[in-house]
This record gives sequence, C-alpha cells and structure tokens, in this order.
Amino acid sequence: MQPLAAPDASVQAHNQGLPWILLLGLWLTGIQTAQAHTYLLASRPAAGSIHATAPQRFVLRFQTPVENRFSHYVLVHQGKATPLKPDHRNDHGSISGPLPNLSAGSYQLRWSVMARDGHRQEGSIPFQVR
Ligand SMILES: [Cu+2]
Repeated sequence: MQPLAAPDASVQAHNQGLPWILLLGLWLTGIQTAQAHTYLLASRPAAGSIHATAPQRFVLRFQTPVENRFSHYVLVHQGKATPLKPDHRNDHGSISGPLPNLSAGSYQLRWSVMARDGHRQEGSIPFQVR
C-alpha cells in the first residue's frame, strides 16, 4: 500500500535531521565560548626565555580585551612580588608596561585578568636574566 511508505520516509528523514540540529547547537555554543573567554596568545618576555640584556618592558597579548579594573600583573623574584603598572593598552587585548631594573636571576610575570564575560584567567610566565 502506497500510503504506508510515507510515514517511514518521514521517520527516516527526521532521524537524519536530528544530528544536524545537535551539531548546529554545539557549533553555536563553541562560537559563544570562544568569544566569551580570553587567553594569552603571546608575551614578551616569552615563557622560558633567557635574556642577556634585561628586558625593559613587558607585553601581553590576549585573545580579547580584558577588564582593566579587574586585571593585575606582578613580577615575582626571590619570593617578592612587585606590582606592574601597564601604561599602554589597545582595543585588541594587548597590554604593555615598564619593568623595573632587573638584575640577573629568575623571574615570573604573573597575570590575572578578567574577560568581558566576568571569567578570570590566570597565568605565570617564567623567564631569566643572565
Ligand atoms: Cu568566559
């Protein structure tokens, strides 16, 4: 009977369609997450870098702009943390500022930033001055 074929085809089409809707949902969620969170793209000094000449400035490049009022940067050396004050930022998530005069030794540039969605991200960049 011809009419019975139609419901079967309909069910099959429905089953094929559902995964695409789920995939679309996951894709949209992924885009939203990528826009919401930020992360560090690059830094100067770079993580693990060794400097014959002490760097005079730091640069952090984040994937998105950060909330400046709720973002902090410190330089840790021999257990002592010195706050760093950025003096330049752009709308694309780049932040830079002066470093104090660095003697030879191991340092960590620790950053803690708040993305526009309110999520905090933290990290530590180790580097050395010879
Ligand atoms: Cu987020």
